[in-house]
Amino acid sequence: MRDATPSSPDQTIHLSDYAPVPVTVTHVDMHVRLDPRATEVMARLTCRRQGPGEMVLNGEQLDLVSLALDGEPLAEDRYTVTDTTLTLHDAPDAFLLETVVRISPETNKAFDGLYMSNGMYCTQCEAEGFRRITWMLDCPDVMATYDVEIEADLPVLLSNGDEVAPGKWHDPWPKPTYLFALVAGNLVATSDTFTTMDGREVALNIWVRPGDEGRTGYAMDALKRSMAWDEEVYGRAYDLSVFNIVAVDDFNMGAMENKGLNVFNSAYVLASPDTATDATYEWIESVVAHEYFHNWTGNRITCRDWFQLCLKEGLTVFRDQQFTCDARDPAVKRISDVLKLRTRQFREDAGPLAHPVRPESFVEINNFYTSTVYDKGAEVIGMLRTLIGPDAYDAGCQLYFDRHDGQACTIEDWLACFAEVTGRDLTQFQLWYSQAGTPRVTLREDFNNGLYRLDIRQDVPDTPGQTDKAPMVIPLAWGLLDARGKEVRATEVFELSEATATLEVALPDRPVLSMLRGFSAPVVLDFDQPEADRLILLAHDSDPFNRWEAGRTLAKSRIIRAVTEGAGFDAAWLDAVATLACDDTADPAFRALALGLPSEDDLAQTLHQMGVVPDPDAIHAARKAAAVAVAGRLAHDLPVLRDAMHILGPFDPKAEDAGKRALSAQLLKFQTLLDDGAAARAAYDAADNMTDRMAAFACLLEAGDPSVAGQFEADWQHDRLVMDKWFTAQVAHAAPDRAVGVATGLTRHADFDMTNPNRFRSVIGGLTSGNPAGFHTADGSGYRFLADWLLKLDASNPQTTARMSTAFDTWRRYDADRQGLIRAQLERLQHAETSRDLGEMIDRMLA
Ligand code: B3K
Ligand code: ZN
Repeated sequence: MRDATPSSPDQTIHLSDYAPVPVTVTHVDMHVRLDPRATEVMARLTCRRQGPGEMVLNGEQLDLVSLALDGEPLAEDRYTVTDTTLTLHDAPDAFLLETVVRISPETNKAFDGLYMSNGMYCTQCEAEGFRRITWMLDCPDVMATYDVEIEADLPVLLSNGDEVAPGKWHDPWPKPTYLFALVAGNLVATSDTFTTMDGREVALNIWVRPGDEGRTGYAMDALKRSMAWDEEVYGRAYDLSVFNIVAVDDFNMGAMENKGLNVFNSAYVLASPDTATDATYEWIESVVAHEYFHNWTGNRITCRDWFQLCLKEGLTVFRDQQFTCDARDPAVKRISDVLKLRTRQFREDAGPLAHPVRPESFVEINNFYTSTVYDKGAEVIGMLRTLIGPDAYDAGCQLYFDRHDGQACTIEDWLACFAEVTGRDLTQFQLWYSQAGTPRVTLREDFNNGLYRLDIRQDVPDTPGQTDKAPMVIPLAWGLLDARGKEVRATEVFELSEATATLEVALPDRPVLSMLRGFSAPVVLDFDQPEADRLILLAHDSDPFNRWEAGRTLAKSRIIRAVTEGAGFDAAWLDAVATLACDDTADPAFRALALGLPSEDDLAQTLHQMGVVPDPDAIHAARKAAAVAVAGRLAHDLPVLRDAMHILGPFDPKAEDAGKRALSAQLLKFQTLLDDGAAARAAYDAADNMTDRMAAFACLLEAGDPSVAGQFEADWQHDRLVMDKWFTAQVAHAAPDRAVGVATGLTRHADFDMTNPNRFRSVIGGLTSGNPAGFHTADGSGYRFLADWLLKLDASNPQTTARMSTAFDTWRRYDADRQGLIRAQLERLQHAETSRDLGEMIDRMLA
């Protein structure tokens, strides 16, 4: 049992308690002498008083060697040191504080602070890793310039800013500690240059382990395109002489935007046609862009405190989404983003972990890098832009950049810029930041005597700690079609700001409503729209998102009826699906998305909303039956359709080709249901790129081919990133009753290394996210498997375990037996000695 429960009041940090530090740091001079077990960090902090009170520095796992103030060793009665704080009792108004500490990067398997990965030194400081490197005010509103000198017998020594001499770096831009970075190792660079709009040449380097140089081309291309895009669209140029990216194998997340020295999980930067899928290329493009865009939204203007995390993350996700929309098909991008939002954020918003986009309290900030902060945070920016229009949005952004450059800001600062340029009161809009839960918008329509009437109601559900919520401002983009599918009313935005509202339109004939075009707000629509109308929208809506949405709703209702009533699949639906599959005027990427059936978790979420207890096995079976029905309907078309997607010439990751491969892969899934994997076997043998190979591999695993896993392994066991895919695919595509056994077997594989976060996620996440029916297997073995591995990893890597524990967050959806089994595992975790990170998550899920 832990000494204190993480949610005990003394450990909870509240937004309302924010206060600026009494003494701040304006410059940091660091000398780092690297050694695996005894790295010495000498830090000289230039400190300045800005209010009354003691200076309390943060530190963790630091071995304090010496401490001096203005060059004199500090007498023992002038300071107090605990495990996590160093308090100066009578700090003067301006002074230099010098500390020397020793740390052990080699034994740091939390990958937080300074650590080692395959012989290279690397840092991760967001959110509070800097305190594991040296004593410092480790909070985002303390912004300092840095001089860093690195001493090590290694060829490449990197830090933030500009290199002034070998191993010596100067960062002229004041930054918070979380953006500090240091990298040292035997690395090689792919280099290029970019000339900014004001004519400065910037050196660009992507640093990798020797042997990986051939896989950096796409990331470099994405970086250059991102730099140009931010100049063109937001008027923001890069501000140092060099921009470095480093690929590292051990990393808890995707990448990190440290000033001038981005550190990337190698899975999000390395790509070659042979080893990366189209999905990987797309991630790389968007993550490179995201981290680069942080240079302005996050780095130049940062967060006052961690409660304002969405100020940089929501905005930067929105900006990377805009970038991808400009680089690829915007409708396909929007559909993919909404799928992700519903899978991750709606799920989070509907369960015990629900929290506002700007949380009001936390125990461990790393637990709040959530889909709500990131993805709903991005939706909020998108709604703001929809409500005020693109020109006012641009003007507000420019005002924000001009006014707040070099500052640590709040959501209020951000919104004030838009209120000022528009003259609009954004008080009600700000509820999107403070009220958790996905609003439900209920529609009732009526047509009588030439008048179309739509009654609209909004409800914001209760969430942990929040009830009786006020109505939000919801931008509803809508249009009308006639019975032949012709648009009779082009898109308009209706601002729903009251609990109820009515929309009336005079028309000669009853129209077909196309509501929430482009998914204009992150809400659940409750609308019993006639099936005939949905079929018209599927065939004709000018809004591609709603075309897709109509198809998805039709598919979902069939699968739900198959689960609840054992219903079969009707010809009208199957014909509509076939028409879409064969519509060669539609973009293949769009058709691939439209043919994809709702995920098992999405179906479980919908059933739960309907008040039905979801049965994971029945959902799995019904979804498969739907796929078999579609496959049967398409049987004659499949070979021709797949042939039409054949690409001549070498692999190119461009969106157009990726769309063809995506459609081909979707069609191969259907084909596999008809021929037991014969076509997939041929596709696997013929594949000349990893996208096609993985697609065929997945189909063969689904078909139960016993030899394919061994063949794949023999071909790719030398490649860590490819093998991550191999581990995941076997678990995700195992039959549900075998999935836990497959996952357990893979944890005994010689190449399974629990301490590598990518590998841990590939197997444990392969089960929890990739195979819901397997995870929820009725005997509870999936739950036990997850809890066992969380306990094993938690002692060394709390961030990764806390994140993986969210697989349990839907537990109250399920039947009494499953609930009992999950609760038993949650209680087992609660009573074990776990980290503050995991402890907080478990407490919240059980609350
Ligand atoms: N800002 C980092 C995430 C840091 C996570 C810390 N637990 C990456 C990003 O959002 O760009
Ligand atoms: Zn980010």
